[in-house]
Amino acid sequence: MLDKLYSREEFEAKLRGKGAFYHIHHPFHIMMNSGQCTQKQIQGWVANRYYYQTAIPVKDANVLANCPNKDVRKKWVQRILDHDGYDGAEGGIEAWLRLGESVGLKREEIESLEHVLPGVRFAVDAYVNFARKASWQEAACSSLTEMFAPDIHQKRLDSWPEHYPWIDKGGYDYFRTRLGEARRDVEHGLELTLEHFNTAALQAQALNILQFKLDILWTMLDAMTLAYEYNRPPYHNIEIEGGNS
Ligand code: AHQ
Repeated sequence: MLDKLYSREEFEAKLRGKGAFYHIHHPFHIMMNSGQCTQKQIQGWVANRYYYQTAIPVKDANVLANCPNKDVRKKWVQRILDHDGYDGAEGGIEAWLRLGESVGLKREEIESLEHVLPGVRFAVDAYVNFARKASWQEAACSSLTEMFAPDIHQKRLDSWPEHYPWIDKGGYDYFRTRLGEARRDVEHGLELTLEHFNTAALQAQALNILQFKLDILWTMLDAMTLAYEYNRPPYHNIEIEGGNS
């Protein structure tokens, strides 16, 4: 069936309509935000999402590497600084490590990536590798899942303190900071996407790219569900002589 060319407003509405598939609706997130998670499950989520957080600046560096447009780079580079930190600002990765400590993890065990599940690693690596080989416009489009991110950060800030009083409030700095950063990032990413994807075929491609990124976020939580909710981490049923290595 031939793709339909949407007006700018219709195209933006179609992109925002993908929010129906955002991982805020994943059962693991619903469990987390309704206070049904154990400390172990929260720790598993934080330790696995650390791998995603550290991948974001690498992903964004690939966007910059593929982008010949100085004005776009000048704005996009802020995303790397937001995560890695810069003159005085600790950055999101450091804030995520503090979130980890506030849920009872040690910095070293988070940074060791020992808890990162294969399914999470594959999903995150797929995102970085996509940004490596896609055009910078396609990679910009894939970041638009953040259109829905302020809601999920706000939901955590609103629900976790009452559900998980054992979590030190300082750990929530990351979510608070992201509220503003995500909105600013989306303004830029959306402008670039509405501008570049301007034929029926390109608009269809943009919607597929956004679905690909939604799949990445959903798949990460599927891997965590198997491991931490159903207690079926990879190789859980394999007995090795002398105990599991
Ligand atoms: O903390 C998040 C973050 O820094 C980013 C960057 C952005 C991108 O470039 O793809 N996406 C993103 C997201 C972050 N947090 C996720 C969450 O659930 O806390 C949401 C995620 C996103 O919506 O893509």
